[in-house]
Amino acid sequence: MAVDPDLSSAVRRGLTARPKRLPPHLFYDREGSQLFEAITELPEYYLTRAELQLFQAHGPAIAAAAGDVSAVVELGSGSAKKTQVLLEALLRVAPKAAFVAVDVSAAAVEMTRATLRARFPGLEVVPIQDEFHLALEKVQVRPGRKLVLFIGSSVGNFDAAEAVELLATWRASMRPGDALLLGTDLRKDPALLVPAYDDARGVTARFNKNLLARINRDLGGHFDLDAFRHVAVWNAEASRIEMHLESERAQVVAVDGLGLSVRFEPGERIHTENSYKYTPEMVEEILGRAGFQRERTWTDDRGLFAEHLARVK
Ligand code: AVJ
Repeated sequence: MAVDPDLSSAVRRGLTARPKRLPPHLFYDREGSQLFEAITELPEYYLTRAELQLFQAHGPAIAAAAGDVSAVVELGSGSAKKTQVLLEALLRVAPKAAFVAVDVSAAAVEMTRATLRARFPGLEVVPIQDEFHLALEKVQVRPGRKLVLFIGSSVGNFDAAEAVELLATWRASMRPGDALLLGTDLRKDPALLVPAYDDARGVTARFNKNLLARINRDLGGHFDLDAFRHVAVWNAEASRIEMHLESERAQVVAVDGLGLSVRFEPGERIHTENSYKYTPEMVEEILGRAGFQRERTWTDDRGLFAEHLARVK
C-alpha cells in the first residue's frame, strides 16, 4: 500500500490525541469531494445557494468596489459555479484581468481551468498548484492590483486565532491597494444551522463517515461505519457548528498501515470539523488583526451569508 505521509501523520496524531480528532482537510479525497458537491445541492444546506444569490444580486457592486484589477486570484478552486457569476461582473469592470486558480490539488486547478476556458474563451487562466501564501508571492511578479478571493466560508474551519494567522500570512504577500474578498456564513437560529449539517437524507453523515472509510481504504483501517454515529451540534459559546463521529459501543479498531490499535469507549467522539458562524463584529476583528481594513459588506436577500471586501492596511 502506497501510504501518503501527510494522511498517516494526521491520522496517527488525531486518533492518539485526547479528545480524539481528525482535521477537516482530510474530508476531500475523490469520494469526499463528490459528497461535498452533493451537500451543496441539499435543501437544508443554504450556504452555497445564498452565496450564489449574493453574487447574482451584488456582483456588479462588488466589482465596482474592487476596481480595475490586473488579476483575480482564487484561493481554493472548486467547481467554480459561484465564481463564474462573480467573475462575469468583475470582468466587466476589469476586462483585461487574468484569473489565477490556486489549489493544493492539481486536479482541482485543472478542472477550474477547463470550466473557465469554456465559459470565458478570451480569459487568461493561470493554474497554480501550491500553498496559498506561496502562490500569492508568485502572483506578485505581475504588475497591477490583485483581488484575492477566499469565498465559500472556507475560513469557517479556523478559529479566530488561526484565521488571523492565515490571513496575516497572505497579507504579507499582498501590496498596498490589493484587496481580499472574504465569504463568511453568518450566525443565525440553530434551527436553521443544525439541519444544514445534519440533513434528512444523511448525505452529511456519509461525508463525515467518509473519513473512516478513507482510513479503511488508504491506511488499511478496520472501521465499521455502522458502529459510529454522525453528530452535528451548535456550540453557542464558540459560535460554531461542530461535527463529531460518536462510537456506538466500546470497540478497538486496528489501522494496519499505521501499526495502530485505537480503543473507543461507548459514546466517545472523534471531533472532525468546526464551522464558525460569524457576526459582523467577529469579521471586523479578524480582518483588522490580520492587517486588513474592511471596506464593505454585502449579504444575500435573506441575510444568511456575507461577503466582505477588505483592503491591505
Ligand atoms: C467547505 C468548510 C464551507 O463548513 O459548511 C459542509 C464544509 N461540512 N457540511 C462548511 C461542510 C459539512 C463547509 N465548508
